[in-house]
Amino acid sequence: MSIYELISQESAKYPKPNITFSYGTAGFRDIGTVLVSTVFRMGLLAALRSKKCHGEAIGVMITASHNKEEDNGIKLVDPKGDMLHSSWETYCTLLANAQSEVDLISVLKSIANDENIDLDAQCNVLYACDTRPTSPLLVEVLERGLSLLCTNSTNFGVVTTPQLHYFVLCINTQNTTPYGIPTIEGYNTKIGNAYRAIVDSARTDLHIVTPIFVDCANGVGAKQMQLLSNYIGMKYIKALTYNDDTTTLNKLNVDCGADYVKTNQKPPPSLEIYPTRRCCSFDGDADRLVYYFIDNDNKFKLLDGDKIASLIALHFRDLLQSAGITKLNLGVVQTAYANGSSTKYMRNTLKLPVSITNTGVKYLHHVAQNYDIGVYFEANGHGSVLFSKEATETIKNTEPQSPAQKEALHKLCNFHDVINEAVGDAMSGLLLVEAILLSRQWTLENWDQMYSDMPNKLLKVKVANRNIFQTTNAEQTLVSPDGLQEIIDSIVCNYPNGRSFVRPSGTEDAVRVYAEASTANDTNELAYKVAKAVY
Ligand code: NG1
Ligand code: ZN
Repeated sequence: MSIYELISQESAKYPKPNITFSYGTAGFRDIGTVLVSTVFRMGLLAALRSKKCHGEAIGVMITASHNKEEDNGIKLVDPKGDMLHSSWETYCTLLANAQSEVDLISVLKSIANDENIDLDAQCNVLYACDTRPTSPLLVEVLERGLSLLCTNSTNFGVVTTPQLHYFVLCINTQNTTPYGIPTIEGYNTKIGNAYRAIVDSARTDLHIVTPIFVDCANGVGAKQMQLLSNYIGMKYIKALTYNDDTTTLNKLNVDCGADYVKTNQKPPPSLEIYPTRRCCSFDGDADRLVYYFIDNDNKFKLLDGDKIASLIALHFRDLLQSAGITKLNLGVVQTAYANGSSTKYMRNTLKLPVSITNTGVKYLHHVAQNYDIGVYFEANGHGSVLFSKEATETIKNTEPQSPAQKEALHKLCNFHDVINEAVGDAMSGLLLVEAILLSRQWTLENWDQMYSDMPNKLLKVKVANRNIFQTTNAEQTLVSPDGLQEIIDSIVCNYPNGRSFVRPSGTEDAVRVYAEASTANDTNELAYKVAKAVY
């Protein structure tokens, strides 16, 4: 039997449901059980992608991140540990939507032909999943797909999304400049040792490790954070995990997690919070991180992705200055959802360049590569820092002219190692934030005072067809439906410092409306008026 006949025979066991799938902002997402055919087919596609990339490892992550527990998802990771190249997203969508086995084989043949892929070439696929109840089934089906075309594959089990991205990057750099060791222990050792070194150089004898309460969204981050903080040791970090129940059904992302906190602008009800208690939340697959506390007036204060980016940008700017490095350009990448105050702060106070790009980490990651040190964050807490080759070498090879410069260079090296450059990572982000706060001797209140957020509102509007909403200008201006942008502009101009934009979601069947204005009342009014214009 030919390979295509074998694929056809096996695929018939996983019939495609009557649904149109689309490889969106973060891969395919749907009710877990509905994704069986898609996952089988992605096993085939991951093998093809690896063969196309000369046998370099490709990652496959089964997760639906912050979405509800019955959902699941699948996304592919490219050889550098980043998101799948956009040119292949079309192949994913085509393959997932092939109606019959005949169509499936024809799509496979055309991919192999267009991309000049030798089906017998070597390949390597690494895969993992989060804690969702449908994950074991989907992993099994993925393995069926892989078994047909893939010569080499490894199951990394239940790990966070950023850990899988890290493993892919490690394996593909093994024979050049190894990024790290592709195991959980290797991950913990790399980022944990770098964190300990920063703490050692920053703290005084009087320093007390203040606990950080970590809401793990009842997801995969719970166990992994416990392993990481055990490795680092109580002398260096007191990370107290809660919402860490991954065995009871219907708990994942329910009334907890980074998305809950950011969307509702309040702490998870399960957390006892009082002034001085330091808290943060991960999302269900631990690639998002937000911090928060309540002040002495019992007011909830959120330190979201924008504030994390601002903190990192400030600290790296200072470290570069102390290290006497002037030739590296440090910049920040945000999306239109970034709070206007954060952009202003980084441009006007820190005097750093800020680029605004489309929603979705793949866009931010890409633009961040234009800087020597590129800090990128979505407001929801997903982000990382990228270092160019030039930056890495300059930090390593600069000859210090003073003890202070030597210390700054040493710190830069360790900060570099704490960061997971493959993708946004809640655990690595937590260590980075903790290390910066400790270095600056800052409390969460000090950090919060960098700037005050503009009042803001995010609404989700159900529309008959979200595909008619098309945008330009980093998604801030609508080009379709005709005339709608003019209506929005005429509403916005009535509000001092008003800003509002509309775009279709890439992960949900809805249109999102964002608004910002000088007062909370104005912001609400503006958001609802724009939403009404959309509806
Ligand atoms: P969509 O649904 O395209 O707005 C959401 C988030 C993104 C990103 C993706 C992937 C907002 C407004 N949008 O995308 O930032 O994180 O999910 O998870 O937060
Ligand atoms: Zn996530």
